[in-house]
Amino acid sequence: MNGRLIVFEGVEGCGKTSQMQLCQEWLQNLGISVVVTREPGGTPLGLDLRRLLLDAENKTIFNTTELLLYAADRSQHVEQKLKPNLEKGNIILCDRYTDSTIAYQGYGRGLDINLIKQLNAIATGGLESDLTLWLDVDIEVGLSRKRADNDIADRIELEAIAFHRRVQQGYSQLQASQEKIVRIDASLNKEAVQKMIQTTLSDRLKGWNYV
Ligand code: Z5A
Repeated sequence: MNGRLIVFEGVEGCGKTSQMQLCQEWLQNLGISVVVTREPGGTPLGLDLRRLLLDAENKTIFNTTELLLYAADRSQHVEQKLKPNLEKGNIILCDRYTDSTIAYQGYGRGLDINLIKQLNAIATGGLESDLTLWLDVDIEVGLSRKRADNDIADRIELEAIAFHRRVQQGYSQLQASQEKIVRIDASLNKEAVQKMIQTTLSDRLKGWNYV
């Protein structure tokens, strides 16, 4: 496959959506073909799964059921969207991927991390990100940004603060153990965060012969 998969990860309100948009514009201005997508919900089937997963009224989704629904969304996404776009040579900016499942279902819910890794391998068929940008922000800051949006909180946002802390700790441990996960200080203003992302990406784009 000729394209590259760049994943954005982090806790709620870390700024993934904002930064991916800015990044998309920047890459397009460089003449690079870019596709933006997300998990859950990057395909038509995934949109239905996303609604089920995030609906705050769904109070009886068991942890393993939740894990399998995220895996189902991912499997469909890999086959229907990621692989075809990588084959075309596109750069893909993906809002969340396998590390979200380790952070949320593994560290957050306490499910077996080795089992999650095996499930991730099945769902992705072994497709890994080329680069993962972890937008690191304090959970309180992230959640207060979301509250300021006046959005109705979804099922995961409504979890207790202790859950979000475990998720944050999960990201921290993942980053410490994997070189391809780059930490970006997402507590700064949007422009400063974008600058750091562009600096990181500029190097990679050269290495991948895009520029
Ligand atoms: N989940 C899971 O459990 N397991 C899995 O395997 C996967 C996912 C794949 C998907 O939600 C949910 O599914 C997620 C994890 C779980 N949990 N929840 N909830 P999502 O990824 O679609 O939603 P999210 O994580 O809550 O992200 P978001 O709402 O899209 O937020 P964001 O993309 O990180 O931030 P934003 O929309 O760019 O910014 C939020 C606000 O902050 C907005 O008003 C911005 O203008 C503002 N903002 C952004 N950056 C800044 C800076 N730098 N300074 C100040 N203000 C800022």
